[in-house]
Amino acid sequence: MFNKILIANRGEIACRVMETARAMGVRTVAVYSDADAQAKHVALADEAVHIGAAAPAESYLRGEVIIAAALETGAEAIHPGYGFLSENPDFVEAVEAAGLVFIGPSAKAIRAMGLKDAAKALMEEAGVPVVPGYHGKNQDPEHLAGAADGIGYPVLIKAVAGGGGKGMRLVERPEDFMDALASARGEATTAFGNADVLIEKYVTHPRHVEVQVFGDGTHAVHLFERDCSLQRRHQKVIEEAPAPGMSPEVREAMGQAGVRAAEAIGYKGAGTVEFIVDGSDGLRADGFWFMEMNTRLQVEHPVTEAITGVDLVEWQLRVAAGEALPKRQEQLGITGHAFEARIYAEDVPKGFLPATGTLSHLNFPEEARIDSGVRQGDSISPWYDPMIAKLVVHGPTRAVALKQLERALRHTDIGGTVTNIAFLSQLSAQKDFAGGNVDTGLIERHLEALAEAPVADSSIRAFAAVSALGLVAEDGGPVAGGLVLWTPLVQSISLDHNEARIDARVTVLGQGLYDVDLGETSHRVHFDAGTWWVDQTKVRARTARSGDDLTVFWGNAYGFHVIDPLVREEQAGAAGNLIAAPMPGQVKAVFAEAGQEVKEGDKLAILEAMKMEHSLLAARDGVVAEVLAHAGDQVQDGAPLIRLEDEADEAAA
Ligand code: MV4
Repeated sequence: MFNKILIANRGEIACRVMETARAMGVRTVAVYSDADAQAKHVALADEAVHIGAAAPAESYLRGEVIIAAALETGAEAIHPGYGFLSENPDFVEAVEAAGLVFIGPSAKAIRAMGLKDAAKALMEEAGVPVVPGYHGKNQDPEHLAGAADGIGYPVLIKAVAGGGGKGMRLVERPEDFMDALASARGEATTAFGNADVLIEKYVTHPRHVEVQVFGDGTHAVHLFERDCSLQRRHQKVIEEAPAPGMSPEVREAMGQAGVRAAEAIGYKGAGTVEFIVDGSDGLRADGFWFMEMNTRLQVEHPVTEAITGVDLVEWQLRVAAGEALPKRQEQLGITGHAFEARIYAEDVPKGFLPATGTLSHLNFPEEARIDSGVRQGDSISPWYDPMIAKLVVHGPTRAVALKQLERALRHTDIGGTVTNIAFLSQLSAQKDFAGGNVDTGLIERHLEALAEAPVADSSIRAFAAVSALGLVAEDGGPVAGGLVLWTPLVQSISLDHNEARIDARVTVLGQGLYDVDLGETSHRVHFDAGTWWVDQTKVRARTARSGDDLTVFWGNAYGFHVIDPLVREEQAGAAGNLIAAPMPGQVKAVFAEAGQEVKEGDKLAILEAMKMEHSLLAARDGVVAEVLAHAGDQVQDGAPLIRLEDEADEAAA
């Protein structure tokens, strides 16, 4: 086994690889960019080498610099993770030329799968089913159109260098073929510098089922399948293993096809053979076709680990170090069912817009496996993929695992950025998905309902109001001495939620006992028997406050913005003579004295309330008539602090 390896990656996959390496007694070297100096993967490693600026092209894609870092630190091998340099055959050759081990397949195996037409021809030869179509060298448009007629419409035009749906066009009718071809070629040229295409029969109701394979360079085994049909714009959202509706016969056929694919290219290490399946009438042994092979460890590998009990990274290190495959095919089996949900910092209602932010709050349920490259307090930077974590559950049956997924999502609290958790929760409760009727169009068909922002009901709003007033203590109980002298019996608070205003009047009936009037409804919020209640419902919520932002985690993360009472006063046009305390608190400083001229916006006093400092500003130009409060005073909501001279008097003076 290696003594030391370098991980040429960042984020969750770098952390994932390091955890197994550490468990195997292998020392680890991290590499990091300017943006990642404080990152979790750097903290986890035994050593770390800075490799450049934040942009991937200036750090994580600099093969030569990474190889130099490995040589310098005495690492014997490089683990590429996924993305970045993981499927770059030139990098593999450079690593080997430097006398290091690349933990993955040979450059030759990667190249064999790099272009779709050559890969298809190779697979056909190896006896792996491929989608009927034309993948020859003749790129003459008339010839391709003729091939499409022969295949039968609808057909799919695919760029041979393509990936992720780029350079792909669905053509329903012969008369549309030439335009679609020109457009696919144009896109392929721009994206890949290669205009070549292939033509395929279009598989309706496609499902994406992939087989995990593992090779030693000669022989391969498979670790069964994963279903990754729940995608949006070619981004996987929830993956599972095994595939719903899979039979032993189809599994055997697919697994064998995966093994043939891997052995045909002398595959070494972890790889995935992707199949497209016609899901319109169940899975059939003659109803799956090779799509492409991913020559790396994939994001969704944990679901396979969950059902097989295999640590795929351990296998990667062992095989790369020259050991035999740890298990034979007949020693591998499936236990239970697993799901993985990808938690992203993204604004789903705004079209899945990637988001950034500092993770002020990061709390995961104990019962799930969490693969994450960030910790509480870390930032999601705009430089890299905004994935926060992969949440993986494993249960005895699909139904149980799905319930575990729903529960784990409900108990994941992330504050400081918007996330797709509500979307994942709604998806995990979706009927077709729950029934195992998955296909690649499911998300798009139900997008409107799935992407809706969750709206807090009045119980959640009432609890948010009490929390926003600072009446919920750090430890989750009611604030101690909730009836201190200066606390008024009725307090108002305004919150923005989901682009609407909530005005609440909270009446203090006793410590930990409040009546919350929301206008249309009112609720009794109380603390009893060690927990908060809204009326008769137990509050299963956590709250996180960061400045004026309040997040209430109650099944979903509901975001509230606390409207500063001072701003509220200004909005009400209160520009009279008195500058009053907008809320109860302690006067920290007064910057005005009688006779002083002030301008609108001048800071006249600071009030500390609800653990925050509030600046009290002059609402208009004027002259200070009287200072009514002094630093250190406890004041009530509405207490006059500074009085200005009447405008009429000033004009007269
Ligand atoms: C297909 C197909 C239907 N018929 N090929 C999309 C990306 C690329 N990897 C292959 N893709 C597809 N190829 C034939 N002959 C439908 C898709 C497809 C798809 C495949 C897997 C997962 C999600 C998808 C979403 C849209 C289309």
